[in-house]
Amino acid sequence: MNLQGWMLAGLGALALCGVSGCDEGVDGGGGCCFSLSSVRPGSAASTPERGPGCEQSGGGQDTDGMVWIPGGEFWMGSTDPLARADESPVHRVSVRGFWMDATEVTNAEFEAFVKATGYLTMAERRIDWEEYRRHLPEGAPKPPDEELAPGSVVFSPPAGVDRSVDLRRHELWWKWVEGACWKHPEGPGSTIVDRMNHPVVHVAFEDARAYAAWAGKRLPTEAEWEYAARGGLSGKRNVWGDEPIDPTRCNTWQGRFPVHNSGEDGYIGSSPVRSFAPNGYGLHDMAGNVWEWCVDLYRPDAYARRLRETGADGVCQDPVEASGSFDPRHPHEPEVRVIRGGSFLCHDSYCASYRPSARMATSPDTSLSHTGFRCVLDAPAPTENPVRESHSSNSEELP
Ligand SMILES: [Ca+2]
Ligand SMILES: [Ca+2]
Repeated sequence: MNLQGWMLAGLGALALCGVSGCDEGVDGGGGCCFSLSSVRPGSAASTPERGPGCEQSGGGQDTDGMVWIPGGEFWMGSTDPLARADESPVHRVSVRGFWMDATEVTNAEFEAFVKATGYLTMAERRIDWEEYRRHLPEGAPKPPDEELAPGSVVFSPPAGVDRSVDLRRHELWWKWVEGACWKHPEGPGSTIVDRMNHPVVHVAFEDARAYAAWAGKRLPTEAEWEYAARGGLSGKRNVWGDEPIDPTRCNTWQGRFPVHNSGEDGYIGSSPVRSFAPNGYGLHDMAGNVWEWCVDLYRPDAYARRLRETGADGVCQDPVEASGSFDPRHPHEPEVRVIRGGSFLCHDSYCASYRPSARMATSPDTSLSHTGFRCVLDAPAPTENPVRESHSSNSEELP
């Protein structure tokens, strides 16, 4: 079996749920993990902390393109019928105020980073076979060296299929493509020249963190991300409220996943950032377009553990999962990180992860054609540090 074959075997074995979304009937939600974990040189990602080092990295206080998210308390998680088990129990969380990028990091912004630093993303690095074999069935043969070339995982819908497909067979629409990377999202020959204002994709967790450090920012915690996504609303299903999703709201999938995308919202793939109305805090694409890395390690029982620690009346202050990563569907994975917000591949028949409470997990070394990120910044509030774009509304009301 060639490397692509092993990649696809990995897709099956690791249940690439929800890298396009999660079939709740099949997978039960939660972990959406395709692992290329630790297959690339220099891939070991240390556990980041929200410590002074991160807060002061780069020393940047430039809030251009960012919005102020006022600190406050909120109910984290959901008991919505669409919610998965890992979104419970709903618990009280408090976050400090912070700045957040109004949009996902774009190709233009990531290009500036690469030009300034010469950074090579993980998808552009050669695969380390000794590391990758740890994620394959025991005894799997080593593929030829030429098949360990750099590449990434690309959404490739089945051609010529006009019937429903087995939504458990993620290998039908995810392909390992040699040469695919942020500059060539569909592989060699594809380009981003006409997508410079689209979110960058094919960035692994380490790539996102490297960009954030360069920009003097950091990745958001999962709690910060959800708090910001709710836009000041309390306990609502969507970032815009309880009204159902429609093609004017955000960039997801219309049609029958994964064989027919009508593009009714105007976009088959990613969309330019700011194409859809922002939420209550002025943040665009907190629902859909591309998934966004958060700094937390993923574990499905994170909320239950917090509640045990604080008690039913307690409030978790700036929680972040910094140890004990675990995904029960992929227990062999040494590490999985949280991604949030869903993507242009979300569809209610398969995935409703455009909801602000939806959680997914991906191995930190994995890069995909629908996953990007945005950054946050610890800096004084607008009243202390006047800036161009600010939203100073208070935190959400209590339910
Ligand atoms: Ca779309
Ligand atoms: Ca997004």
